[in-house]
Amino acid sequence: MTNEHNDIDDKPKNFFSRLTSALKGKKDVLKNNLVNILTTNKINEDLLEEIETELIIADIGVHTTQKIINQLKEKRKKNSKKNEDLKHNIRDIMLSILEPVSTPLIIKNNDDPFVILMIGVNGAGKTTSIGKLSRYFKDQNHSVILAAGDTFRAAAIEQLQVWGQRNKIEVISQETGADPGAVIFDAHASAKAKKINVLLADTAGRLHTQTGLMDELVKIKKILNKQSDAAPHEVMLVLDASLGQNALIQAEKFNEALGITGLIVTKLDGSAKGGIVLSIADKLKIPIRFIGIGEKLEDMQVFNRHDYVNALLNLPQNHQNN
Ligand SMILES: Nc1nc2c(ncn2[C@@H]2O[C@H](COP(=O)(O)OP(=O)(O)OP(=O)(O)O)[C@@H](O)[C@H]2O)c(=O)[nH]1
Ligand SMILES: [Mg+2]
Repeated sequence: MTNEHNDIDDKPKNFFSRLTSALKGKKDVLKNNLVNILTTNKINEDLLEEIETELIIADIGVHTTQKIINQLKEKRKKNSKKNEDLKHNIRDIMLSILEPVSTPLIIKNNDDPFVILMIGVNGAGKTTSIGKLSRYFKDQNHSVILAAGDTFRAAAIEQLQVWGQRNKIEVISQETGADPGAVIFDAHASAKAKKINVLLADTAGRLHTQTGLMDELVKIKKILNKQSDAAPHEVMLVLDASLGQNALIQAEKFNEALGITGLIVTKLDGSAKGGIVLSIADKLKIPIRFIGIGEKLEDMQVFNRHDYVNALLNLPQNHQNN
């Protein structure tokens, strides 16, 4: 293993500062405007309205924004009217929204491999996330095997094999056009025979509106479930944060069809305004396992709600209210 192997866990400060600048893009109105408002204006109805607008623009969504504003008004009644309190109150409300989804993924070791089925729309970051997760699990001393379940897109198998080679992990594959259910079945049998801890199954990207392709995922889930009652242990939806509120719609539809147990939110570095994480947490209450802020191995980390909110509100990483 190279020195890179600790990248995901050992550089929290580095990751935090990169997360902060990722969320600070030109389009990050929340950071550029809201934070300014919070340090300059007096608290009154006009200010609350401005905050409301900024939260919606930041992709937090109308529903969750309303909730934040209502709770802010409640807190305001109780607290002093200093501007700093307002900012801290927003932080505390956001933290409470994120609390129910802040459950890290725990791999339970037993005789059967722990199966993670990776799903999502085209280009969301499934295959890249599998590469990053392979390294993450290896660093935790888990043995890992990959299933090249995207038999549809040209070069998808090779893309996964590159990640496999990079992480020195076996990739079970068949030819392009093969039945993805058969590939994942084989990979499970192989993982079980070799007593591998974690099976990461890639799948082809698809839109939630493509009924036939959604049924294919349901079938894959059933195939896995026949191999082991608990499998798949994690149905992991990979969501591209730069899609904003569309990511929420995708999550709702994939969840209805498959029962999502965990989320990876990718591309928070792109044109994302970042607030979608709060919107998803509030609406769906599905655990957010990891977030991605770039294409490299070290650009993914276990979701930490404190880091996320502090980065979003431009507060220091170790910021405490009192
Ligand atoms: N900026 C940025 N790019 C990312 C992130 N995650 C993935 N990407 C890039 O997004 C592109 C698509 O990633 P893939 O992993 O191939 O996505 P996929 O979901 O497997 O795509 P399909 O297999 O085509 O459905 C690649 O160029 C990745 O490098 C991220 O967190 N930030
Ligand atoms: Mg892929």
